[in-house]
Amino acid sequence: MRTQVGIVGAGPAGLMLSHLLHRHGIDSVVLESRSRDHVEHRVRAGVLEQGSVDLLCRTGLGERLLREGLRHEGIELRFAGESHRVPMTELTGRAITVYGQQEVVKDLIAARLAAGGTILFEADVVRLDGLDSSSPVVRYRRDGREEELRCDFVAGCDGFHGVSRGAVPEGVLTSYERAYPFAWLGVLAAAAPAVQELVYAHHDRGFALYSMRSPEISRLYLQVAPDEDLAAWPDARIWAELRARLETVPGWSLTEGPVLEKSLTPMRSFVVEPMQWERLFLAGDAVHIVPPTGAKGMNLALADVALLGDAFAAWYGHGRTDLLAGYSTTALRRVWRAQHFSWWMTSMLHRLAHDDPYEAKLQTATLRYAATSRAYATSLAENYVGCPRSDHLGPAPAEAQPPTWPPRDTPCRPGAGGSDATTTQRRSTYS
Ligand code: FAS
Ligand code: PHB
Repeated sequence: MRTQVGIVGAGPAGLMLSHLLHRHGIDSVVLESRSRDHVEHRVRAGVLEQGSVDLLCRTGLGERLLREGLRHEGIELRFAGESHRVPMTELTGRAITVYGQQEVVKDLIAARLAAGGTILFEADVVRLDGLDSSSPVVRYRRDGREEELRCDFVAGCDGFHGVSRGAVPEGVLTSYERAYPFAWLGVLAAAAPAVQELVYAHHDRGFALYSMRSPEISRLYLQVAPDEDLAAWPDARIWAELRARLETVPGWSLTEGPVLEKSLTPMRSFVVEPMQWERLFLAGDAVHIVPPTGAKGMNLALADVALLGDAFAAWYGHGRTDLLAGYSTTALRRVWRAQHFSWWMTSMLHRLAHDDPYEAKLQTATLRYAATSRAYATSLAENYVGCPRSDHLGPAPAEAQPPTWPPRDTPCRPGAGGSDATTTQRRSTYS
């Protein structure tokens, strides 16, 4: 089989890239080791940044998202018996949308198949060859047979445990990593959320997060030990611990219900540089991982392939090499912004050491500053809703100029920079 871009992995990164390439008239084949049913029901991320919502909408995938997604304009910080709302839209003009990753995946798969796209499920990629040639080969196993896909380029979108990153020769990649002394126990429950917006709770017993998927489905997380045994957490114990950490505000209580799914997610920060080698381009979890405290994982994956889609369009449509050559450099600016924010949120909210009261005091001071300072809350908000894509993608390929030097560094805030920037003065929580 032959195509222009061979894509390894049918997660948000691989599927979105295939969708974007199709819109530019570029052929691709997506190879996915698991079944369609598995990838469409894998419960993972839940929050879409404004930029991700804009990307999905402007590429024809907004209909169900705007109908079923829950637009949120703020989040709540809960600590030391206090509860503070961060009015993100008031501070930034942008919002988030709660829409499960599996819904994004379903929409992307449906769109690709409706457009005649090729997604080979249960096709396990075993090796990438000829990446330094003009015709790389993706070797995969399917239905008990060894198969191969020849292509012009390979996009490694196969997640942290995929094979693409390992196809880069020794000595080329530099890894940056941080492991955290805890994991997240996540539950999906048939229980109407007892909150309107996400609640991030700092507590002596450990972090807790109250999220949701719909008016009927709650998504909740608990900080647990890194080697926690899920079998030691029957539903009753989960609910008791969630109540202990979240019911710290007078007169409020959470809503329990049947647990539909529970899982453990290890916490790590991870980046490899560069995100490309010869004809291989890495995107999403294949090349970076963030602790989910900042709700960045899926959004970063989508941001990577938005860049990559433009770069391939500039190459195939205009013979331009600069966006492909500059992919890693450009993508890494957003990656490291998200790495820092995810680390900062994680460090501020989790119980990091059991016998360090000084650290807990620092965390409370930081949380109170974020809850009372407009400047600090704006910094949290603009990172959480996501930096405007325009800061990172540049204009569409047709009008794009070769990268300027030194790179234009624009403050990550809508309307910043231009002399005609207007801000609307409204009564502020911080007045
Ligand atoms: P993905 O891992 O989603 O997709 C990679 C795909 O490649 C998979 O379908 C895999 O089956 C396939 N693949 C792997 N090896 C292959 C091979 N050899 N051949 C063919 N296919 C192969 N982020 C958040 O923001 N919030 C969260 O709450 C959150 N929770 C998470 C929970 C878990 C358990 C995990 C693992 C991640 C979580 N994340 C969360 C991060 C997650 O959302 C990722 O950022 C997102 O899935 C990244 O998308 P992709 O890069 O497409 O990688
Ligand atoms: C989720 O709803 O799954 C979710 C929300 C916010 C996070 C992480 C996960 O920071």
